[in-house]
Amino acid sequence: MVFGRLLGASALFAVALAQNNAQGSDASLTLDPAAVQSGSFVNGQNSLGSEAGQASSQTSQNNFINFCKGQTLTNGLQITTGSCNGIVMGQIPAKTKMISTVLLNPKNGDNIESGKDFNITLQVQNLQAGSFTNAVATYYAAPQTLANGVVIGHTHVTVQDTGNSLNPTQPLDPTQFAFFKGINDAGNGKGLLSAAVTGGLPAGNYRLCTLTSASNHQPVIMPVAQRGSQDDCVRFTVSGNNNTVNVAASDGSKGEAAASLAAEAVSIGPGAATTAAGAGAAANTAAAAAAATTAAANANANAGNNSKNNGKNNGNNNANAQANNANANANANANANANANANNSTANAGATANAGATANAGANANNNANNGAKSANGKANGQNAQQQQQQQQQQGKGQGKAARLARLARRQYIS
Ligand SMILES: *[C@@H]1O[C@H](CO)[C@@H](O)[C@H](O)[C@H]1NC(C)=O
Ligand SMILES: *[C@@H]1O[C@H](CO)[C@@H](O)[C@H](O)[C@H]1NC(C)=O
Ligand SMILES: *[C@@H]1O[C@H](CO)[C@@H](O)[C@H](O)[C@H]1NC(C)=O
Ligand SMILES: *[C@@H]1O[C@H](CO)[C@@H](O)[C@H](O)[C@H]1NC(C)=O
Ligand SMILES: *[C@H]1O[C@H](CO)[C@@H](O)[C@H](O)[C@H]1NC(C)=O
Repeated sequence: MVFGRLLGASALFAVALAQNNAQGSDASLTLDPAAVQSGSFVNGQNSLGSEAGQASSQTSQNNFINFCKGQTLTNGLQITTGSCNGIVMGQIPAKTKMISTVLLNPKNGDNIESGKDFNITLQVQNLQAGSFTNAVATYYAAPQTLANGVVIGHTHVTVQDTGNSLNPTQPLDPTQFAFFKGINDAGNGKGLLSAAVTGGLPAGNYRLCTLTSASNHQPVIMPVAQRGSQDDCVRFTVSGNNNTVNVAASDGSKGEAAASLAAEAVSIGPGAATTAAGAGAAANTAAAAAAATTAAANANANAGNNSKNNGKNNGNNNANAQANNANANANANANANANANANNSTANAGATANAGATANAGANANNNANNGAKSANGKANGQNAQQQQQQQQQQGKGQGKAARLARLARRQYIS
């Protein structure tokens, strides 16, 4: 049937988009009339389903596209003081494809020995598990997407101490956890997922819950209000004399490292990638390829400028090349590189991926001046970008590796 075929096609499309991140490729700053949600024109007071005591919905003629203006934007960061996120919620599955989870281990009421390894295992349905984005730089930064009609994402498990009783009467402090782990793999490919609690837990009473998320870590969005929970919780006890705090606790070494990594990203700002080590590492990723593409595009865009500007531009290129050489030798020189790039992001497109959005945001202001350099100049730029990419790749291999590994190790506890 046509509807089914359409759904299938759009699901495939969604996969492709999710994979190449093309969903955000619409660079338009205006709302397409075809995307306006007229349901947001009304506050609900005169609509079907209205009931006494209900709040008036906020209304918008433009999908609230400027809702966060003037507020602290989330901007992909885990901002601990609060923020406003302007990213749309995204694709929502059918009622027949809603997410549901059951914890298999530990079981409700189990007792576990303190300080001893155990696995948390769970079965989830209607989640294409194994997809997670960079949690410190792209938190809530893109919409929920579907593949084959189910949410693409991952889940987390979080264990909290319930105090003296398994049935506390006060809500637990959400900033405190005895163990936390993002389950970033696809498990058995059929929703059976697990997390190893290496080192176990100290003796105590605990609640274990899942937190199911779309790829960008937002809680999953479901199609109808009346439904079963997408998450599961069990309560269990740990007995014995071992009081060793798990490394993945809020006060464990990895829990603290993950929080500090997120804070570091906030201090860097949107894009969160200005360190030279990060730039080196990034050069080994697809971002470098994207930068090369950008460089080529810019080389074309530069076609036709005068020799006077060519000279200037070459000067800048040299400056950039030198800055990159300096980086190749001294990884700590991130700021110097950022400044050099800020002169000319166009000529130095390779750096865009590496130096991070913040450094290059300033550079964009200079782009007008660079519009239309001679084709010969464009070629030089391209070569320069290529050379730079090679340097960065070497840099990435030589110097970014340790940082990359360290970041990977830390990330697995926060995504
Ligand atoms: C407690 O458990 C941890 C993690 O398994 C272990 O390293 C430590 O030796 C244990 N301590 C005692 C006193 O048994
Ligand atoms: C946890 O699961 C892994 C993979 O199935 C298994 O190798 C390991 O023995 C399990 N650990 C425990 C403590 O059961
Ligand atoms: C960047 O390069 C262009 C083209 O060579 C030049 O016109 C412009 O002045 C440069 N920007 C800065 C800030 O030097
Ligand atoms: C690059 O920018 C710095 C600081 O604005 C400036 O002093 C320098 O002249 C610029 N270099 C070129 C080649 O335009
Ligand atoms: C070259 O770029 C300059 C700005 O740097 C611009 O004023 C000029 O018109 C461009 N030349 C051509 C031939 O497009």
